[in-house]
Amino acid sequence: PTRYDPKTIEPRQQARWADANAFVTRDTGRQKYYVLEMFPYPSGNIHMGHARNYVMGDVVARHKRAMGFDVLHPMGWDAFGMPAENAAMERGIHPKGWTYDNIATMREQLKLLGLSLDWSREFATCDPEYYGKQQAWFLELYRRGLVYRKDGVVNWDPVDNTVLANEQVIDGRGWRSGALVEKRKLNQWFLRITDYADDLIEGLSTLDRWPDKVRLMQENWIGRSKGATLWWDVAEVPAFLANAPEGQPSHDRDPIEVYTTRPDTLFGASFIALAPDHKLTRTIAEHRPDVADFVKACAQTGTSEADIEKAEKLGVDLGVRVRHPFDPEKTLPVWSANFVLSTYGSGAIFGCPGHDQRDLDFARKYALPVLPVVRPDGTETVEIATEAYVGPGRIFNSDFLDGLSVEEAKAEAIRRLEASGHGKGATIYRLRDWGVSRQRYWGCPIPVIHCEACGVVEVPADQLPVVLPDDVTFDVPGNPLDRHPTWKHVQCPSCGADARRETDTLDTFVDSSWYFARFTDPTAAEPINAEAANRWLAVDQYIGGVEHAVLHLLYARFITRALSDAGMLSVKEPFAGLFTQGMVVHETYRRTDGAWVEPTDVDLSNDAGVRSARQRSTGETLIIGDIEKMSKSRKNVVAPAEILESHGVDAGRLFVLSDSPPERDVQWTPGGVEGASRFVQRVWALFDGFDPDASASDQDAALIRETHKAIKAVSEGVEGFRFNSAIAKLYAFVATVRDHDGAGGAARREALSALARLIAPFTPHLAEECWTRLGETGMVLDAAWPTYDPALAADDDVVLPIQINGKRRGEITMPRGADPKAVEAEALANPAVQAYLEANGQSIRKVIVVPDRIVNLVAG
Ligand code: ANZ
Ligand code: ZN
Repeated sequence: PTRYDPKTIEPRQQARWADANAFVTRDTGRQKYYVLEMFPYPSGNIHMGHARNYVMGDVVARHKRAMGFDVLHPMGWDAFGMPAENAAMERGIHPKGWTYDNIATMREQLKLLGLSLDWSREFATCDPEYYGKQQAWFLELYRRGLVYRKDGVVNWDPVDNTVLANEQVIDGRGWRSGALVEKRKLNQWFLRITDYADDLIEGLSTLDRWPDKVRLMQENWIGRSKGATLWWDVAEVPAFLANAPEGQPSHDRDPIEVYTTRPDTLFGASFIALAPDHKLTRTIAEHRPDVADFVKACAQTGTSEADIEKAEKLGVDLGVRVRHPFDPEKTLPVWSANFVLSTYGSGAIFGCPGHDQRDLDFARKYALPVLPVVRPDGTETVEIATEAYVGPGRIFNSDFLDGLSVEEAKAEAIRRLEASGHGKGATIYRLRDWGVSRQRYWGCPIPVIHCEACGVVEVPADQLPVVLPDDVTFDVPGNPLDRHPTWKHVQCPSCGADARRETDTLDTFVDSSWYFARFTDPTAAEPINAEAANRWLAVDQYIGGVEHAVLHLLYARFITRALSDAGMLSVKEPFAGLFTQGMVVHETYRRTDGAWVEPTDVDLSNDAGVRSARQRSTGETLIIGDIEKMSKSRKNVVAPAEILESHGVDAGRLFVLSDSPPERDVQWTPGGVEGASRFVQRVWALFDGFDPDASASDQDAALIRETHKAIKAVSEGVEGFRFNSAIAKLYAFVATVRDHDGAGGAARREALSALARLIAPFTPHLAEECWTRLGETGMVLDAAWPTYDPALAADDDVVLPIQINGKRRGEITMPRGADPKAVEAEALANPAVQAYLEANGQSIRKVIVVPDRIVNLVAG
């Protein structure tokens, strides 16, 4: 047999696809299928994680094509963002050159993978052609009131000199720089995503092809909370506030607004707590150094919810007292506490230590009263020691709420509050409007002009795109657009006066929130060709990392709704099916001095089960570390290019899919890819040795049955996103075909024809070569997916339960369609049946065999 040489065959097959323009999207009016993998950031190299992601998408695309769908499978680049500017700052390379060079490199690397991508639709988000369309719809949303400006407290990264979105602050530090984030006030652009909060929650229930985990994460992120807003009248203030100058309005006496989800527990309130940066806290801090110190200390600890949850509960009594809304005679102290967030609800709470753990911890620390008001059903009271009671029950110690259930009491409390004007029912959200301003160069310019006379003026449509200037400098921190000598100086489009161009650019998440729609017609004059978008959207299968479970996927769902409401397309949900794939991980190796060592410089040995590692270049013994995500910092990266070079594309494709379920991490091992490579050779040997003229034999029927079983199993594996089990089945089938080497030409042709088509999504180059070897003239790419006869594919054996007097007592395994007499004999001889009869002193009165289903025995 001839050896299969991927090095010559793979480029030849790729050239054949290219010559035939085989991957240009065909729109023939058949059912459509849109497969999309999250487009890459052009960092410079395709890594193994990318490769796995795109190969998965390619398996889906090729399979759907074989199933007769019109398939859309495009690729592009999420090309704006900080790393390009960092390269500019560190190495003096222009962000544009850096980005497009990286794209060129990565495109070549991707093409090596033999992916069935329609490259004719490619674009990068940094193409003026693309971001100009983005500016156009941004202005449309502006006219529709979904874009606005406001002063916001922003997260300021003092190293990157930019504002960060909340999501980009991790444990109080900038996600890229790692610097401690500061709070600053700045005028910012916002997108009104909160208008869609309810709809974004409602829509989740329609996404039945999304992982539950991702849907839950989105729901929690939006964080809808139902409760009440309360107003607490101020009864007493410290002397320094009480003595405010006569006649001057004092906001320090305004009622204090509080948000609660538990108005039923109002009679258990024992204090009010304000966030450290609540307006009233800050006012009092101006007069009281101890309060000022407290506020300062709070600002220095982490600001994330997790940090606050962990920190010890701390507070300070502000010397203010408020009246209870249900009992004006009763007053409560007002504290400031570190566990109250200024950005949630109204930045103030009432504390009910009996029924909230944080409040209880706080009350115990500062000796504040604990007044239980909810008792579990069937009890008279409830003892609170160190644990708050947060369960359901009946209200007590609560005047007119006594005896009501928690839910009834919530409704009644709200009714009373509304009647007296001290509160109202309210729904609030954790989700904030999306701050999209970035003070950076390498992003989409926000297309407005600031005029002293006219205010904010849109850049007229015929002046779009607002293109980034090329001549910018990165020698000093800050926004290069802002210090560019001429770019921002323009005439007002409305009055002609000297005016200033907006120098903020858009968060790159805006770029990725609609690219899937642009792919449906990437050269359309309008941002979205509605007809094309409605033909192809929603994306039927979206594939990407679970790290995008919230932000990217939520923003894309929001923008799709907003553009849909603006009449630009007519779908609401951009991604009907979502799959989140696992990572590619690899063992790590470390020298005793702590330095990481690349796998290529490591010799591994295994001595009686004890593994050890030695550095090849120095001979030193190494420490075998954890299995971690491939990353440059750990030096445990294996580049796809190395594998393609040594084992071929198909073996690499097969390996990244074969070892683990797609949603789980796959560990890279040299042995894994070698196994895949041997499989490729085995498959080829079957085709190469195929003799169409071999005469029929008694192996034929069995081989045909195995073929139909394989078609069934592989089809189910591919459709169910269980690529690893589909591949395992293919391995087994190849062994079966080998074992039936005495089968006749016709039976073997049927088996091999199916095999070539079944492997095509995974190892497409090999499949084409095999297909041709069978004498087929077209491409396997365009061949129909094989179908199976359910009767032939059915399992040969069936398990029949045995019931004695209606109770299951055992089971037997019989060939499908076995003679009922044989089934009866087998059942009666069954040891479990024998044992039962003996133990109960019974004998069989009657036997009923339901063929291939069950055996019923009547004993007595
Ligand atoms: C009184 C109360 C009594 C509460 C009780 C709970 C239990 P979710 O479900 O997350 O919306 N809260 C309100 N605003 C807050 C803020 N800015 N920072 C920290 N906590 C805040 O939680 C709402 C509950 O969290 C509210 O209900 C409030 O405490 C607290 F037995 O009010 B509750
Ligand atoms: Zn003007």
